[in-house]
Formats: sequence, C-alpha cells, structure tokens
Amino acid sequence: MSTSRQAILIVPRREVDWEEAEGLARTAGYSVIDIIPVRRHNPFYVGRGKLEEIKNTYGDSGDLTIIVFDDLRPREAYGIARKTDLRVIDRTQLILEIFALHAGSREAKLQIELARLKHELPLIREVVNKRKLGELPGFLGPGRYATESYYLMIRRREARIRRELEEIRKRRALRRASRARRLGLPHIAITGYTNAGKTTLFNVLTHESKPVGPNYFTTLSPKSKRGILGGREYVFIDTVGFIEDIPPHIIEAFYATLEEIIYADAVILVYDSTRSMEIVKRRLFSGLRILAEIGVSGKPLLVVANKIDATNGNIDILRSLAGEIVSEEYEGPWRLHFISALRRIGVDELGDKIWEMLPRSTVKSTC
Ligand SMILES: Nc1nc2c(ncn2[C@@H]2O[C@H](COP(=O)(O)OP(=O)(O)O)[C@@H](O)[C@H]2O)c(=O)[nH]1
Ligand SMILES: [Mg+2]
Repeated sequence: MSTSRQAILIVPRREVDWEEAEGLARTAGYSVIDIIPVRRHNPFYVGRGKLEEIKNTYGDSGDLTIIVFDDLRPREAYGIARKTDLRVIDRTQLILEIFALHAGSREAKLQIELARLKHELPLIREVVNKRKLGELPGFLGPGRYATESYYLMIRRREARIRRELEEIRKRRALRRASRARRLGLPHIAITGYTNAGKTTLFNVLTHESKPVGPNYFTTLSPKSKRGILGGREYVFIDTVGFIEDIPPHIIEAFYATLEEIIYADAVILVYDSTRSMEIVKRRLFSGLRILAEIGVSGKPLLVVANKIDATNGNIDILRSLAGEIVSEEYEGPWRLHFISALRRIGVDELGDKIWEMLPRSTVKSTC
C-alpha cells in the first residue's frame, strides 16, 4: 500500500480476532501504531479516562484515525471524535473503505456509496441534531453544511443512486455479453479470507509486471495486473477478500465488489494453514459458500493452503480435510495445492496446476 495512514485500533475485549482486525486495517491502507483493548463503556464506548489518555498521547498526531473494531452507535462515534479531536470510524466503515479500494465497475462503486450513506445517515442525523457539524475536523468528510440541508442532500443522493442502480441492472445482460474475451489472457482471481496471504501471492505473481491500465475494462477491479507463472502470462486479480460477519446492510456492496470473480477463467481460494483446524474448516466452508452465492461454479478452482513454512499442522490431515470439504461443496473441477507465498515455495507448481485445469478454449486463445 503506497499511502500509509496511521491508525489506532480499539478492539472490544471479548473474543475478537486481533490478527484479522489488524489485517483489515492494513488492507485498508492504515499502519496500526497502537491496539487498545476496551470493554464497552457508557456513554462513548471508550471510558472518559482512556479517551483523555488517547487525546494526550495522539491528539497532536495530525492525520490519525481511530478505528473502533465494533458497531458504534452514532452517539458513541460522535462522542469519541469530539473528546479526542480525531477522525473516528467503526468496523463497517473500515470494511467499506476496503471495498472502495477494490471496486472497479460503476455498479460496485454505487453499491458501496449507497451502503456508506445508509451506514452514516444516523451518524449525520446525530451530528445535525447537535448542530455541531463543522466543529469536528475530518469527521464525516466535508463539514460545510451545518444544517438539515446536509441531511436532505444525502437523502437525495441516496435516491439518485438507487435510480441509477436500477438502470444499470436493466442493462446488465447487454454488458455481460460484450465482456466476453478480454486482452486474450486467462484471468485468475485470487480469493480467500483476510490475512490468508492473497496480496502476498498476488505480489509474487505480478512482480515487476505492469498493471492493466486504468482504461482496461472498467468492470475489472483496479487490483488487476499482468503476471507470469510457469512461463505463461495471465491477468491476476487480487480480490477484496472474505470477511467474517459482514453487516447485513452492506452485503450487497460486498457481492458487487466481488463481481470480477464471476468473469475470471479460474479461481484460487487461499487459506491460512497456520490457523486451527476449526478455523480452517469454517473458512473453507464459508469461502466456498460465498463463491457459490456470487455464481462461481463450474470454473477451475485451486484450493491453496498458504504459509506452509510456518504451519505446525499436519499437511496430510489438512489435505484430507480440505479434500472432503471441497468435494462436498464445490461443483466443478478442483485441485488442492500447498505453498508459501512469502518464501516462494510451491508457486511454480501452482502454475502447472492452473494450466492443466484451464478449459481448452481459454488456453488456445493465448497461444
Ligand atoms: N509465514 C508466512 N506468512 C505469510 C505467507 N504469506 C503471507 N504471509 C503473511 O500473512 C499476512 C497477511 O498477508 P496478506 O498477503 O496481506 O493477506 P491478505 O489479507 O489475504 O491479502 C502478512 O503478514 C504476510 O506477511 C507465507 O507464505 N508464510
Ligand atoms: Mg490483501
């Protein structure tokens, strides 16, 4: 990530996956300089003493964001921002920022904006009610409209987006047909949960290669790049990644952001082999369900265990567990593979497996 913004991460003390929280913050382009575990506290989520401490330690840091890895009530978000003079976002806003980085198509962008407006409207209402918009630097973006007109403007924007989305849906069938073969290279989507190592693998595969320019298929994610694997050229797509417990009101934006997977010729599903068997199992199941949900079936699927340099699990057990789950859940050709993206172990063999599995029509057009 080129522009690294700084953030402090506030995580609820109850069982939250810190690694995932930090991974998400990193994916959104933040470098986390502090993690503060708290117990939810009235009225501002974080206790007054702690807020003061944050303000004293970080108040002068300028461009710093407080990420609360939980659902914040409007009053809480407002309170924290006011008490610390820092920008505050919650878990949902963090996820939406990640979606925005991956959104290629107009539809995905609109879905994300709609989700953002829906999520922030109660916050704006809270601020408008207090008639203090503008006193909070960076809070909720531009604070020019200090009255209800701001709120109304947002409502109108929301209505406009809904109309445009309707239009896009009507035209969708047409767009799909025209998208048939792009650039003549097989497209490989890299999917999986946050922290599985998707971006690490993507970077290895696309090392020193050119991004496919901004004009290249506006429907594709900005995270698409050409890369060479096993001596053959592909377009790789680093997808937004699956996230546990996506709030229901942003689920449509999530699916819209994943749409590039539908147009890929093959899909890599990466999982982190260093996690417990329980987590591996759960994430494989839900990952495969999400793929089915967005309409990926019948495509070549490579289920890839990553981080084998660091795993203390038994590869044979992993292999049979993954094999069982995939054969039960996936309709289409699949293979299992084991790599370390970081140490570049098994990556070339991955290329051979992809090549073997690609349908002839895809392969022919690239020779
Ligand atoms: N030990 C080890 N760590 C890895 C490997 N691949 C990725 N990681 C680490 O896992 C973390 C998440 O990687 P990232 O590529 O950002 O995951 P993403 O969220 O799926 O894109 C980072 O700290 C990586 O350095 C690997 O093969 N072995
Ligand atoms: Mg990533």
